[in-house]
Amino acid sequence: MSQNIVRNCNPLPNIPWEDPPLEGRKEPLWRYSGNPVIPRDLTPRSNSIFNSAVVPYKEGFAGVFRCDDTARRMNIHAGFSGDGIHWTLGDDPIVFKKTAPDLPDSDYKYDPRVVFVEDRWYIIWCNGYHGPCIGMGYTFDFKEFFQMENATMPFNRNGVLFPRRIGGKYALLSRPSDTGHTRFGDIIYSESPDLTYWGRHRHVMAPAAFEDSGWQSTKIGAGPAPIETSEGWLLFYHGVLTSCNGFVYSFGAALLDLERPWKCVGRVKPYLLSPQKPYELAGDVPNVTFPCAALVDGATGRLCVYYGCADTVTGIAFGYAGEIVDFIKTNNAL
Ligand code: BMA
Repeated sequence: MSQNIVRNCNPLPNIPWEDPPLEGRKEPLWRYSGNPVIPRDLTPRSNSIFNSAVVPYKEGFAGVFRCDDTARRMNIHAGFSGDGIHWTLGDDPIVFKKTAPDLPDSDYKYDPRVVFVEDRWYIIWCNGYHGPCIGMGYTFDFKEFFQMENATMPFNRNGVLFPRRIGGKYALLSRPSDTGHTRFGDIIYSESPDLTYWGRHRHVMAPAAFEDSGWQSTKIGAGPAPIETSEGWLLFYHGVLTSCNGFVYSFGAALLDLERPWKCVGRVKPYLLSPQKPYELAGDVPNVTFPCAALVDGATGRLCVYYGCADTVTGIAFGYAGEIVDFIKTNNAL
Protein backbone atom coordinates (compact mmCIF):
# COMPACT_ATOMS: atom_id res chain seq x y z
CA MET A 1 0.00 0.00 0.00
CA SER A 2 1.33 3.42 -0.92
CA GLN A 3 1.15 6.63 1.11
CA ASN A 4 -2.31 8.23 1.16
CA ILE A 5 -2.29 11.45 -0.86
CA VAL A 6 -6.09 12.00 -1.03
CA ARG A 7 -7.36 15.30 0.39
CA ASN A 8 -10.81 16.60 1.44
CA CYS A 9 -12.48 13.25 1.11
CA ASN A 10 -14.35 11.32 3.82
CA PRO A 11 -13.22 7.90 5.03
CA LEU A 12 -15.10 5.09 3.28
CA PRO A 13 -14.25 1.90 5.22
CA ASN A 14 -16.93 -0.07 3.33
CA ILE A 15 -15.53 0.78 -0.15
CA PRO A 16 -15.83 -2.31 -2.41
CA TRP A 17 -12.36 -3.86 -2.35
CA GLU A 18 -10.30 -6.85 -3.31
CA ASP A 19 -6.54 -6.99 -2.72
CA PRO A 20 -4.32 -6.80 -5.80
CA PRO A 21 -3.04 -9.98 -7.43
CA LEU A 22 0.29 -10.93 -5.91
CA GLU A 23 2.07 -11.25 -9.24
CA GLY A 24 1.91 -10.04 -12.80
CA ARG A 25 0.57 -6.56 -12.20
CA LYS A 26 1.82 -4.03 -14.78
CA GLU A 27 -0.74 -1.26 -14.23
CA PRO A 28 -1.79 0.24 -10.88
CA LEU A 29 -5.45 -0.80 -11.49
CA TRP A 30 -6.79 -4.32 -11.16
CA ARG A 31 -10.23 -5.68 -11.99
CA TYR A 32 -12.68 -7.19 -9.52
CA SER A 33 -12.70 -10.98 -9.90
CA GLY A 34 -16.53 -10.95 -9.89
CA ASN A 35 -16.89 -8.57 -12.87
CA PRO A 36 -19.22 -7.53 -14.32
CA VAL A 37 -21.10 -6.35 -11.23
CA ILE A 38 -24.21 -5.10 -13.05
CA PRO A 39 -25.74 -7.35 -15.71
CA ARG A 40 -27.44 -5.94 -18.77
CA ASP A 41 -30.94 -7.08 -17.76
CA LEU A 42 -31.12 -5.99 -14.12
CA THR A 43 -34.30 -3.99 -14.79
CA PRO A 44 -37.30 -5.52 -16.57
CA ARG A 45 -36.94 -3.49 -19.76
CA SER A 46 -33.19 -2.85 -19.93
CA ASN A 47 -31.14 -3.88 -22.94
CA SER A 48 -27.89 -2.73 -21.29
CA ILE A 49 -26.65 -0.96 -18.12
CA PHE A 50 -23.25 0.73 -18.36
CA ASN A 51 -21.40 4.10 -18.11
CA SER A 52 -22.94 4.76 -14.69
CA ALA A 53 -22.23 6.85 -11.59
CA VAL A 54 -22.01 5.59 -8.00
CA VAL A 55 -21.50 7.52 -4.73
CA PRO A 56 -21.45 6.76 -0.99
CA TYR A 57 -24.91 7.35 0.45
CA LYS A 58 -26.03 6.88 4.07
CA GLU A 59 -24.69 3.47 5.26
CA GLY A 60 -24.32 2.18 1.70
CA PHE A 61 -24.27 3.51 -1.85
CA ALA A 62 -26.55 5.20 -4.36
CA GLY A 63 -26.16 5.89 -8.03
CA VAL A 64 -27.50 7.03 -11.35
CA PHE A 65 -27.28 4.41 -14.08
CA ARG A 66 -27.42 4.54 -17.83
CA CYS A 67 -30.07 2.04 -18.89
CA ASP A 68 -30.81 1.69 -22.58
CA ASP A 69 -34.17 -0.07 -22.89
CA THR A 70 -35.23 -2.73 -25.35
CA ALA A 71 -36.51 -0.03 -27.69
CA ARG A 72 -32.86 1.21 -27.51
CA ARG A 73 -33.90 4.48 -25.87
CA MET A 74 -31.15 5.99 -23.68
CA ASN A 75 -32.16 7.11 -20.18
CA ILE A 76 -30.94 7.22 -16.57
CA HIS A 77 -32.31 5.32 -13.54
CA ALA A 78 -31.66 5.70 -9.79
CA GLY A 79 -30.31 2.76 -7.77
CA PHE A 80 -29.22 1.72 -4.28
CA SER A 81 -26.80 -0.82 -2.86
CA GLY A 82 -25.60 -1.95 0.57
CA ASP A 83 -22.15 -2.99 -0.60
CA GLY A 84 -21.55 -1.17 -3.92
CA ILE A 85 -21.60 -4.49 -5.79
CA HIS A 86 -25.17 -5.81 -5.55
CA TRP A 87 -27.61 -3.21 -6.86
CA THR A 88 -31.33 -2.55 -6.96
CA LEU A 89 -32.34 -0.17 -9.74
CA GLY A 90 -35.63 1.59 -10.34
CA ASP A 91 -37.65 -0.07 -13.11
CA ASP A 92 -38.35 3.30 -14.72
CA PRO A 93 -36.18 6.26 -15.70
CA ILE A 94 -35.77 9.17 -13.30
CA VAL A 95 -38.55 11.77 -13.68
CA PHE A 96 -36.98 15.17 -13.11
CA LYS A 97 -38.96 18.12 -11.75
CA LYS A 98 -38.10 21.26 -13.69
CA THR A 99 -36.56 24.10 -11.71
CA ALA A 100 -38.01 26.59 -14.25
CA PRO A 101 -41.33 26.25 -16.12
CA ASP A 102 -39.81 26.85 -19.55
CA LEU A 103 -36.94 24.39 -19.17
CA PRO A 104 -36.82 22.30 -22.37
CA ASP A 105 -37.56 18.56 -22.28
CA SER A 106 -34.79 16.02 -22.86
CA ASP A 107 -34.89 13.88 -25.99
CA TYR A 108 -32.62 11.37 -24.20
CA LYS A 109 -30.19 11.15 -21.30
CA TYR A 110 -26.96 9.14 -21.07
CA ASP A 111 -23.53 8.73 -19.45
CA PRO A 112 -24.35 10.31 -16.03
CA ARG A 113 -21.82 11.54 -13.48
CA VAL A 114 -22.76 12.30 -9.84
CA VAL A 115 -20.84 14.52 -7.42
CA PHE A 116 -21.60 16.04 -4.02
CA VAL A 117 -20.95 19.79 -3.95
CA GLU A 118 -21.70 21.85 -0.82
CA ASP A 119 -25.18 20.62 0.12
CA ARG A 120 -26.51 18.26 -2.56
CA TRP A 121 -25.75 15.66 -5.18
CA TYR A 122 -25.41 17.04 -8.69
CA ILE A 123 -26.10 14.83 -11.69
CA ILE A 124 -24.42 15.77 -14.96
CA TRP A 125 -25.26 13.84 -18.14
CA CYS A 126 -25.27 13.97 -21.89
CA ASN A 127 -28.66 15.49 -22.66
CA GLY A 128 -30.58 15.35 -25.93
CA TYR A 129 -31.55 18.90 -26.88
CA HIS A 130 -31.18 19.43 -30.63
CA GLY A 131 -28.28 17.03 -30.37
CA PRO A 132 -26.09 16.11 -27.40
CA CYS A 133 -25.26 18.78 -24.81
CA ILE A 134 -24.47 18.82 -21.08
CA GLY A 135 -27.57 18.45 -18.86
CA MET A 136 -27.53 19.11 -15.13
CA GLY A 137 -29.76 18.45 -12.15
CA TYR A 138 -29.61 17.69 -8.43
CA THR A 139 -31.06 15.54 -5.68
CA PHE A 140 -30.89 15.39 -1.91
CA ASP A 141 -32.12 11.81 -1.53
CA PHE A 142 -31.95 9.96 -4.90
CA LYS A 143 -35.75 9.83 -4.85
CA GLU A 144 -36.72 13.34 -5.93
CA PHE A 145 -34.68 14.87 -8.77
CA PHE A 146 -34.62 18.42 -10.12
CA GLN A 147 -33.48 19.41 -13.61
CA MET A 148 -31.53 22.65 -14.10
CA GLU A 149 -30.63 24.59 -17.23
CA ASN A 150 -28.29 22.83 -19.65
CA ALA A 151 -24.72 23.79 -18.85
CA THR A 152 -23.69 23.97 -22.51
CA MET A 153 -25.21 24.56 -25.89
CA PRO A 154 -25.13 21.58 -28.30
CA PHE A 155 -22.90 19.80 -29.16
CA ASN A 156 -21.04 18.60 -26.13
CA ARG A 157 -20.47 15.38 -24.13
CA ASN A 158 -18.65 14.17 -21.03
CA GLY A 159 -19.54 16.98 -18.63
CA VAL A 160 -17.88 16.53 -15.24
CA LEU A 161 -18.32 18.86 -12.25
CA PHE A 162 -15.50 19.34 -9.70
CA PRO A 163 -16.43 18.48 -6.09
CA ARG A 164 -15.72 22.00 -4.80
CA ARG A 165 -15.51 25.56 -6.04
CA ILE A 166 -12.14 26.67 -7.34
CA GLY A 167 -11.24 30.36 -6.99
CA GLY A 168 -14.80 30.90 -5.70
CA LYS A 169 -16.42 29.44 -8.87
CA TYR A 170 -18.03 26.13 -9.74
CA ALA A 171 -15.82 24.27 -12.20
CA LEU A 172 -16.74 21.98 -15.09
CA LEU A 173 -14.86 19.86 -17.60
CA SER A 174 -16.58 19.09 -20.90
CA ARG A 175 -15.81 17.83 -24.40
CA PRO A 176 -17.22 19.86 -27.33
CA SER A 177 -18.32 17.46 -30.07
CA ASP A 178 -20.65 17.03 -33.02
CA THR A 179 -23.95 15.27 -33.64
CA GLY A 180 -22.57 11.85 -34.47
CA HIS A 181 -19.83 9.47 -33.39
CA THR A 182 -17.42 12.36 -33.11
CA ARG A 183 -13.93 11.76 -34.50
CA PHE A 184 -12.25 14.47 -32.42
CA GLY A 185 -12.38 15.76 -28.89
CA ASP A 186 -10.42 17.84 -26.39
CA ILE A 187 -11.19 18.44 -22.69
CA ILE A 188 -12.19 22.02 -21.85
CA TYR A 189 -12.51 23.74 -18.44
CA SER A 190 -15.28 26.29 -17.72
CA GLU A 191 -16.33 28.12 -14.58
CA SER A 192 -19.56 29.55 -13.23
CA PRO A 193 -20.68 31.68 -10.27
CA ASP A 194 -24.13 30.03 -10.14
CA LEU A 195 -24.13 26.76 -12.16
CA THR A 196 -26.22 28.47 -14.86
CA TYR A 197 -23.87 30.87 -16.65
CA TRP A 198 -20.57 29.30 -17.72
CA GLY A 199 -17.49 31.09 -19.08
CA ARG A 200 -13.73 31.67 -18.86
CA HIS A 201 -13.27 28.56 -21.01
CA ARG A 202 -9.78 27.09 -20.92
CA HIS A 203 -8.23 24.28 -22.93
CA VAL A 204 -7.02 21.41 -20.70
CA MET A 205 -5.95 18.46 -22.86
CA ALA A 206 -5.91 17.36 -26.50
CA PRO A 207 -5.63 13.81 -27.86
CA ALA A 208 -2.06 12.53 -28.04
CA ALA A 209 -0.07 11.91 -31.21
CA PHE A 210 -0.79 8.45 -32.62
CA GLU A 211 2.92 7.58 -32.68
CA ASP A 212 3.32 8.57 -29.05
CA SER A 213 0.24 7.19 -27.25
CA GLY A 214 -2.14 5.59 -29.73
CA TRP A 215 -4.86 4.60 -27.23
CA GLN A 216 -5.71 8.31 -26.72
CA SER A 217 -5.01 9.61 -30.23
CA THR A 218 -8.55 10.12 -31.65
CA LYS A 219 -10.42 11.83 -28.79
CA ILE A 220 -10.42 12.03 -25.01
CA GLY A 221 -13.09 12.82 -22.40
CA ALA A 222 -13.21 13.30 -18.62
CA GLY A 223 -14.50 10.32 -16.63
CA PRO A 224 -15.31 10.42 -12.89
CA ALA A 225 -15.35 13.69 -10.93
CA PRO A 226 -11.73 14.75 -10.26
CA ILE A 227 -10.23 13.50 -6.97
CA GLU A 228 -8.32 16.02 -4.84
CA THR A 229 -4.80 14.92 -3.86
CA SER A 230 -1.72 16.64 -2.47
CA GLU A 231 -0.21 16.35 -5.99
CA GLY A 232 -3.13 17.89 -7.90
CA TRP A 233 -6.57 16.81 -9.15
CA LEU A 234 -6.45 13.16 -10.17
CA LEU A 235 -8.58 12.82 -13.30
CA PHE A 236 -9.46 9.49 -14.90
CA TYR A 237 -10.29 10.01 -18.56
CA HIS A 238 -11.15 7.83 -21.51
CA GLY A 239 -9.16 7.84 -24.71
CA VAL A 240 -10.06 6.50 -28.13
CA LEU A 241 -7.97 4.77 -30.77
CA THR A 242 -9.24 4.43 -34.34
CA SER A 243 -8.38 0.90 -35.43
CA CYS A 244 -9.04 -0.79 -38.79
CA ASN A 245 -12.14 -2.20 -37.07
CA GLY A 246 -13.49 0.98 -35.44
CA PHE A 247 -13.08 2.86 -32.16
CA VAL A 248 -11.34 1.30 -29.12
CA TYR A 249 -12.05 2.96 -25.73
CA SER A 250 -9.40 2.62 -23.00
CA PHE A 251 -8.77 4.80 -19.99
CA GLY A 252 -5.91 6.51 -18.24
CA ALA A 253 -5.32 9.26 -15.69
CA ALA A 254 -3.98 12.80 -15.55
CA LEU A 255 -3.00 15.28 -12.87
CA LEU A 256 -4.40 18.82 -13.03
CA ASP A 257 -3.09 21.80 -11.08
CA LEU A 258 -5.13 22.25 -7.88
CA GLU A 259 -5.85 25.97 -8.21
CA ARG A 260 -5.65 26.26 -12.00
CA PRO A 261 -7.05 22.92 -13.18
CA TRP A 262 -6.81 23.82 -16.87
CA LYS A 263 -3.07 23.28 -16.41
CA CYS A 264 -2.40 19.59 -16.95
CA VAL A 265 0.77 18.70 -15.02
CA GLY A 266 0.95 15.01 -15.97
CA ARG A 267 -0.84 12.35 -18.01
CA VAL A 268 -0.11 8.72 -18.69
CA LYS A 269 1.45 7.54 -21.92
CA PRO A 270 0.35 3.87 -21.51
CA TYR A 271 -3.30 3.22 -20.63
CA LEU A 272 -4.36 2.14 -17.13
CA LEU A 273 -7.04 -0.23 -18.41
CA SER A 274 -8.05 -1.30 -21.91
CA PRO A 275 -10.63 -3.73 -23.28
CA GLN A 276 -9.14 -7.19 -22.67
CA LYS A 277 -11.71 -9.32 -20.83
CA PRO A 278 -14.54 -11.05 -22.74
CA TYR A 279 -17.18 -8.68 -21.25
CA GLU A 280 -15.10 -5.67 -22.44
CA LEU A 281 -14.32 -7.09 -25.88
CA ALA A 282 -17.82 -8.25 -26.83
CA GLY A 283 -21.21 -6.60 -26.40
CA ASP A 284 -23.41 -4.07 -28.15
CA VAL A 285 -20.32 -1.98 -28.90
CA PRO A 286 -17.16 -4.11 -28.76
CA ASN A 287 -13.87 -2.89 -27.25
CA VAL A 288 -15.15 -0.25 -24.81
CA THR A 289 -14.02 0.48 -21.23
CA PHE A 290 -15.58 3.79 -20.17
CA PRO A 291 -15.18 5.11 -16.56
CA CYS A 292 -17.89 7.40 -15.11
CA ALA A 293 -17.40 7.14 -11.32
CA ALA A 294 -14.79 6.46 -8.64
CA LEU A 295 -15.41 5.78 -4.96
CA VAL A 296 -12.58 7.05 -2.75
CA ASP A 297 -11.63 6.08 0.80
CA GLY A 298 -10.20 9.33 2.19
CA ALA A 299 -8.53 7.42 5.04
CA THR A 300 -6.44 5.00 2.96
CA GLY A 301 -6.43 6.35 -0.62
CA ARG A 302 -8.17 3.21 -1.91
CA LEU A 303 -10.18 3.76 -5.11
CA CYS A 304 -12.94 1.76 -6.77
CA VAL A 305 -13.59 2.83 -10.38
CA TYR A 306 -16.92 2.00 -12.07
CA TYR A 307 -16.69 1.61 -15.82
CA GLY A 308 -19.00 0.62 -18.64
CA CYS A 309 -17.97 -2.54 -20.52
CA ALA A 310 -18.71 -2.86 -24.26
CA ASP A 311 -21.73 -0.54 -23.82
CA THR A 312 -23.51 -3.50 -22.23
CA VAL A 313 -22.63 -4.14 -18.55
CA THR A 314 -20.79 -2.41 -15.68
CA GLY A 315 -17.49 -3.47 -14.10
CA ILE A 316 -15.26 -2.21 -11.30
CA ALA A 317 -11.50 -1.93 -10.84
CA PHE A 318 -9.41 -1.06 -7.78
CA GLY A 319 -6.30 0.95 -7.12
CA TYR A 320 -4.48 3.28 -4.73
CA ALA A 321 -4.48 7.00 -5.55
CA GLY A 322 -0.78 7.22 -4.55
CA GLU A 323 0.26 4.40 -6.88
CA ILE A 324 -1.70 5.89 -9.77
CA VAL A 325 -0.09 9.31 -9.28
CA ASP A 326 3.36 7.65 -9.12
CA PHE A 327 2.51 5.85 -12.37
CA ILE A 328 1.54 9.15 -14.03
CA LYS A 329 4.85 10.70 -12.94
CA THR A 330 6.99 7.82 -14.15
CA ASN A 331 5.06 7.28 -17.41
CA ASN A 332 4.33 10.90 -18.23
CA ALA A 333 3.27 11.68 -21.82
CA LEU A 334 3.88 15.44 -21.43
C1 BMA B 1 -19.58 7.45 -26.91
C2 BMA B 1 -20.75 7.47 -25.97
C3 BMA B 1 -20.55 6.44 -24.89
C4 BMA B 1 -20.19 5.09 -25.44
C5 BMA B 1 -19.08 5.21 -26.46
C6 BMA B 1 -18.78 3.90 -27.15
O1 BMA B 1 -19.77 8.33 -27.98
O2 BMA B 1 -21.94 7.16 -26.67
O3 BMA B 1 -21.73 6.32 -24.17
O4 BMA B 1 -19.77 4.25 -24.40
O5 BMA B 1 -19.41 6.15 -27.43
O6 BMA B 1 -19.87 3.46 -27.89
